[in-house]
Amino acid sequence: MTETVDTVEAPVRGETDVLKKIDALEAAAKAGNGRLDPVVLTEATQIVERSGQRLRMSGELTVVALAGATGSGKSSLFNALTGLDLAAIGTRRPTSSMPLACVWGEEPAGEVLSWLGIPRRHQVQHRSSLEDARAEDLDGLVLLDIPDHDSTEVEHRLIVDRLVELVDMLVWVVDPQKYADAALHNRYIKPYASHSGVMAFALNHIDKLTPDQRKSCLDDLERLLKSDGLKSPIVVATSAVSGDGLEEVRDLLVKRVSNKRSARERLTADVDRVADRMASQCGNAKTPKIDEADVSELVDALSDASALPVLVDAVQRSYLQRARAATGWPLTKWLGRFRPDPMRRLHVDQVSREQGKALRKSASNEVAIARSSLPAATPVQRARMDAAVRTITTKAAEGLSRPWADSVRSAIRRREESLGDELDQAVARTDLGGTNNPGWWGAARIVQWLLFAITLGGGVWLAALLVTRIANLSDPPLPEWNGIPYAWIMLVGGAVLGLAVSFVCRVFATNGAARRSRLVADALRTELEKVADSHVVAAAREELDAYTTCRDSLAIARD
Ligand SMILES: Nc1nc2c(ncn2[C@@H]2O[C@H](COP(=O)(O)OP(=O)(O)O)[C@@H](O)[C@H]2O)c(=O)[nH]1
Ligand SMILES: [Mg+2]
Repeated sequence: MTETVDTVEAPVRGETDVLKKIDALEAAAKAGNGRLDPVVLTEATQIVERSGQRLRMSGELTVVALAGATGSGKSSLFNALTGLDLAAIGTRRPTSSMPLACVWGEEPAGEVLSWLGIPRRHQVQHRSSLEDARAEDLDGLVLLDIPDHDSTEVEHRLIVDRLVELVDMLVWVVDPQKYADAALHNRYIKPYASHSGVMAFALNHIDKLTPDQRKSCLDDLERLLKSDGLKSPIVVATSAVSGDGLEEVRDLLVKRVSNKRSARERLTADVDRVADRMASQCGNAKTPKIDEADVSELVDALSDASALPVLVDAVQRSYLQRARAATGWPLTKWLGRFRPDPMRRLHVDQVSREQGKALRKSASNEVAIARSSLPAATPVQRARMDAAVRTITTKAAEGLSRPWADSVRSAIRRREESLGDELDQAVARTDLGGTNNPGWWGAARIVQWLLFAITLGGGVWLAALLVTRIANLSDPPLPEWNGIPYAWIMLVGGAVLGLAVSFVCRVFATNGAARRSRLVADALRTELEKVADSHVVAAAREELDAYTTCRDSLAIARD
């Protein structure tokens, strides 16, 4: 019958359920690391560790501690329940300075007891005697008589605090004088309100009270516990002297021991408690999305600030100029040879592919410094960049709880600091095509020189003819083709063809320059997208991913 009552009280959790909760808590703590309150995170980590340890130990054992203030009757109850005269009582020794353990049954308890820190000489095995025929009901119980929580000895209080964290169930033994003690309620009951399923209260010394007093005392204690946050506190009136209520305590213990759930319930309550605290810091907001349009605006702003249009224009003009130098008609191109190369003027021509690669690896500043002739960002361009970063930051932090919003903001701020340098590097890393000339330029150059040689040949021929005429020498033979002298065909034909070839090359070069500048513009934009990503977007995304993990894991841990 008692089983049924218990089933209604708390959902039955298997070991895998508890493990799932513990794993989730661990994941949440990891994700929240550096973002949520370190005190709570440390507590969560400790609970994960402790739970793992307890679950690895015997699940057959149920560790119950009798805790309370000096003189409340812990040791007397311990003796009464064990049927032994083990615990030093009252005035014989002022306090039970060390915890004392009594183990019922054959289940080996050494591991659990050493984990609890209870020395061997303070451990006893309960031997069932003939008059104690029901002792088997308690097989698996490890009952602890622990020091007074209000002891004047710091060491005792530390032992109490540690055991309160570790045991599977706590029975708080209180007496009619001190049950309302603020220290007890504030320190040990209120903070463990979620543990009401694994806590019980024995109002001891009731033999000293009249029935009326007994009732009002019990009512008052129950009211107090409820106001501490305990949903349905288990309160038993006991007397270690008259034996009143001991049977009830015993039944309670039998129930706990037989269902073997107290350890898991305790761990579940621990996980719930710390997960609740983490959740109140973490919040439950939907994970904000980073808008592609905002990122694209940032890349535009970066492109503007790093003088990309100027650079792309220089690449195009440089290409055209070099094409003309290579493929133009030798006479006219000679005129243009003293015009400075637009890329060289910006000091962006030195980067060969190899340098670019080396830079990609070493991230040296050399080339970036050589590129200082690119116009620096104007205040307006910088403001646009800042505004784009702010927009992303604001939206990425929108709706998040304070710690996460802060972590998003500071993660972006940290990376943003190196944004300026990174822009220079990005330009330096990009392959601008430099002085790589297409193959056909060389062929065109040979054709041009051939044509020029023919033109020149015709010219020389005609000049020689002129000289012989002036000198009145005999006319040299002048071969003709259809009545036109070859010399003239060479001179005029060579020149016309040369100009025609240079015109055609110009058309191709214009296309080539446009293509090259487009490629470079794309390559630069890709680099800037990487910069925007690594310096702003990734920072936000990392925080948001951690937030999502933390929030979702906490939901599982609190489930
Ligand atoms: N009248 C009465 N005296 C009790 C009761 N329980 C304990 N005592 C006495 O209270 C004193 C302190 O008891 P003890 O078990 O040492 O308390 P502890 O400090 O909590 O371990 C002793 O003198 C006990 O005999 C009880 O239920 N009724
Ligand atoms: Mg004692």
